[in-house]
Amino acid sequence: MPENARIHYRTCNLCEAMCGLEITHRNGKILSIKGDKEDPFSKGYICPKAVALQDVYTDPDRLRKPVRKTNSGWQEISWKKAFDLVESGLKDVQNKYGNDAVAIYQGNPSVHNIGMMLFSSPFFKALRTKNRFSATSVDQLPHHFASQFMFGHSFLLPVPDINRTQYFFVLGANPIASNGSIMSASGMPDKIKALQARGGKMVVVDPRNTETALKADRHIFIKPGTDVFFLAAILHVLFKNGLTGQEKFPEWIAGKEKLKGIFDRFSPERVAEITGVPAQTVITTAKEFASASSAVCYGRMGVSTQQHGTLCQWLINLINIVTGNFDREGGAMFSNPAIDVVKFSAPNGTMDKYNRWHSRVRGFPEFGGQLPVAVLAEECLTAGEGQIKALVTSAGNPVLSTPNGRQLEKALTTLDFMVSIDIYINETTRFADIILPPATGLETAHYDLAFHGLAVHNTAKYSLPLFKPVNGARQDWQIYKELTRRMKKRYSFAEKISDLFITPSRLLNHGLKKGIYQLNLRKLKKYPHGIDLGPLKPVFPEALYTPDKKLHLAPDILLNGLSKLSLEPVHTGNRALSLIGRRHLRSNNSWMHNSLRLVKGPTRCTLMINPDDAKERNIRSGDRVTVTSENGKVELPAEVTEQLMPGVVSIPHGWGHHRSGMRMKTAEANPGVSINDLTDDLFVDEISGNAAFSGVKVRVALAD
Ligand SMILES: Nc1nc2c(c(=O)[nH]1)N[C@H]1C(S)=C(S)[C@@H](COP(=O)(O)OP(=O)(O)OC[C@H]3O[C@@H](n4cnc5c(=O)[nH]c(N)nc54)[C@H](O)[C@@H]3O)O[C@H]1N2
Ligand SMILES: Nc1nc2c(c(=O)[nH]1)N[C@H]1C(S)=C(S)[C@@H](COP(=O)(O)OP(=O)(O)OC[C@H]3O[C@@H](n4cnc5c(=O)[nH]c(N)nc54)[C@H](O)[C@@H]3O)O[C@H]1N2
Ligand code: SF4
Ligand SMILES: [Mo]
Repeated sequence: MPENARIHYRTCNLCEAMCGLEITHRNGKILSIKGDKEDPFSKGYICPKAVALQDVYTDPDRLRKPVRKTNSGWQEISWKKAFDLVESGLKDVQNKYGNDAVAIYQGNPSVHNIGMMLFSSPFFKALRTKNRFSATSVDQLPHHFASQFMFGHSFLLPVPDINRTQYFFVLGANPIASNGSIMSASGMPDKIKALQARGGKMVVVDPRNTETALKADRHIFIKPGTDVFFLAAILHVLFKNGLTGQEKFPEWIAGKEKLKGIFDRFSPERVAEITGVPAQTVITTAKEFASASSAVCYGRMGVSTQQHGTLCQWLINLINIVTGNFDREGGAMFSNPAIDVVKFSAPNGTMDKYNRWHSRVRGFPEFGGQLPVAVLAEECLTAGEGQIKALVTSAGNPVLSTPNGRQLEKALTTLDFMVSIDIYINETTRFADIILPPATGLETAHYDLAFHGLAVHNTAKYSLPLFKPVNGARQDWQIYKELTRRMKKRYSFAEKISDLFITPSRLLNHGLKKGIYQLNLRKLKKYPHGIDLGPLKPVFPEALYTPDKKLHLAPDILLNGLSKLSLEPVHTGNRALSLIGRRHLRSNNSWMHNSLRLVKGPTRCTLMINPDDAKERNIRSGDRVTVTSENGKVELPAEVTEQLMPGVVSIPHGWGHHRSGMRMKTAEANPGVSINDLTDDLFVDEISGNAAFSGVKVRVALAD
C-alpha cells in the first residue's frame, strides 16, 4: 500500500448489486477503488461504475451550493435564503390553488440512500398533495401490484434463489449488464457459471440476444410486449399436462378453483403468431421447468414496462407457485433482512392502500399513495381545478426517464414554481427556480434498507462516510427535514422536540434492534465488510399480509385483465418496427455520463437494427438514421447486428444531453438521443398505469 494511504470499506450505492468496495485514499484523494474480497455478499466483484464514484465526488460541474435561476443565469445563494425561497414558493402555490397544486417526483437514487428513504415521507405528508409520482411507475410498479393483490403487501417481492436453483428462466432482464434488479446479486457472471457447473440451466426470453442471453443454454426471441401470451401458454401446457402440484397445495393457498380453464384458450399453437415463439419451444420449456429439481421464473424491466406488465408479473408468480417452486430453496423466495421494511411500513399487518383517489385527467387510481408518472405532464398542461402548478423533483430526471419527455419539458415551462433536490443542472433540473444540492455518494453513510430486502443472500452492512461534506453541504435527509419543518401545516411542541433527535443512524439502530437478528448499529460498525446472515429461508404463510392470511392465486382485478386479452394479432402497419430499450454496463440511467472515465470508448447510444431490416432500408453500420414515432423524431448512428430480432430496434435510455441550459460538460460533448422523445405517455399498462416502453411503433430511415 502507498505510504500514508488508508483504506475505507463501503458498499457501492449506484445499483442494486450492493458490491463491497475497498477504497485506498490519501489526504482527501482517492488512489484506487477495488472490489472488497472480504465482503460476504459480493466477494470482490465490482463493475466499472464503482470506479467512477470518485468522478462524481470531484466533478467540477456538480453543485455544491444552492442555486437560484435569475435572468442573468444561475446564482449561488445561501442555504437559509434557498430554504426561505422554497418555502414561500410552495406555500404561495398551495395558498392560491390548493394543496394538490404542488406535485412531487422522486427518482431512482432515492432508494439507494437511507436518509432520503426515511426522511422524504414526512415531507410528502406535510405537503398533503395527491399528486405524488416516482420512478416506480416507469419501472417495477407491476411487481408491487401483483404482490399487493396476491400476498397482501406491495413490498413482499419474490427474488430468485439464484445460488441454489437448477433452472433459471429469465424474461426481460439482462443482469450481465444491469447486475440484477429485484434480485440483488453481485457477481452475476460467476453465479450463472456456478448454476451451469452444477448441472443447472438458464433460459432467456428477450427480443435481443443480450449479454445474458449469450450465456444461456437457450435463448428465445419474442416479439416485444407479447410476453403475457407466452406466459399464459406456459401455464396452458403446465395445466394441460398435469404438471402442477395443485392437489398438494397447502391450505393457505386460496383460489385454485378460479384458475380452472382460464388458460385453455392460450395454447402454444394459438399464440405462436402473436409472440413469434414456436409452439414446440413453449412446450419444451414448460416441461423442463416442471421437471427440474428446482426452478424459478424471473421477469424484470422488459416484462414490467409493457402494455400487460402487471399480468406478466402475476403469471410469473403463478408459474412458480403452481409448480411448487415458491418460497422454497432454489425457487422464488423472500429475503430475511436485518431490518424488515415490510413490517415497518405495515406494523399492524394491514394491506397497502389502493384506489383512494384518481388522477384528474385520465382517472388512474392511486397505488400506495402515488399516481403513475405517465400522467404528470397532462396534469400540468390541462387547465382546471386541481391543475399542477408547482413541482418538487428529487434525485430524478423525468425529462429523460419518463415517456414523451418532450411533452413533459413543455409542461415544466408552464409551472409557477419548481424546486429540485439534485447534484446537477441537467435536462430536468434546469427548469427549476431553485436547486438544493445534497452531499452524495462518498460523503454519505450507507445502509441498503431496500436492497438487503431483495437480496439473494442475507447480509447486513453499514458504511460510514469516506469524506466530510465540504463547505457545510447538507445531506438529503437534512434538506428534507428542514423542508418538512417549514411546510408542516401543524407542528406540535412534542414533534419539535422529537425532531431534534431523529437522525438516520438513530432510526437505523432502532430498526436493527427490532429485527430478527437483534443487531444494533454499534455491532454492525464492527464488521466493515458486512455480516453474513445466511441463505434465504422460507417465510410463508407467516409473512402473508392479506386480511385472511392466505395467498390469493387469482385476484379478481388480474383475472378480469386476463379475460379481456384479445388473441387477434395486432397489425402494425407497413414497415413499422418495434422499439425496445437497453442498458449498458458503463452507463447508469441518465446521470453518470459526466464521467469521462465511464463514457469513453465506442458510441453506445446507437440504433441497433437487424441486418434484414437494415438492408431493406439501405442502412449500414455507422450510417446516421432517423427514428420517428407518433410523438417525436431522433437522429443517431445505426448499429447493424444479428442480436436484434427482425422487426425490432433498440435504443438505450438515459441519453439526450443536447438540451440547452445544462451544466454537464462531458455529457453534453457526447449527448446521444433520448428514447423517451419517442415513447408515448398514453401507452401504459392498463392495470397499474406503469409506462409501456416495449413495443413502441417507429419508422426508421437513412438520414438525409
Ligand atoms: N425508455 C425507457 N425509459 C426508462 C427506462 C428504460 O429502461 N427505458 N428505465 C426506467 C427506470 S428502471 C428508472 S429507475 C428510471 C430512472 O429515472 P430517474 O429516477 O428519473 O432518473 P435517473 O436517471 O436515475 O437520475 C437520477 C437523478 O438523481 C440525481 N442524483 C444522483 N445522486 C443523488 C443523490 O445522492 N441525491 C440526490 N438528491 N440526487 C442525486 C442525478 O443527478 C439525477 O438527476 O428511468 C426509467 N426510464
Ligand atoms: N449498468 C447499468 N446497470 C443498471 C442500470 C443502468 O442504467 N445501467 N439501471 C438500474 C435500474 S434503475 C434497473 S430498474 C435495473 C433493470 O435491470 P434489468 O431488468 O436487467 O434491465 P435491462 O438491462 O434494461 O433489461 C431488460 C431486458 O428486457 C428486454 N426486453 C425489452 N422488451 C421486452 C419484451 O417485450 N419482452 C421481453 N421478454 N424482453 C424485453 C431488453 O432487450 C433487455 O435485455 O438495472 C439497474 N442496473
Ligand atoms: S454492479 Fe452495481 S453495486 Fe456493483 S460496483 Fe457496479 S454499480 Fe456498484
Ligand atoms: Mo429502475
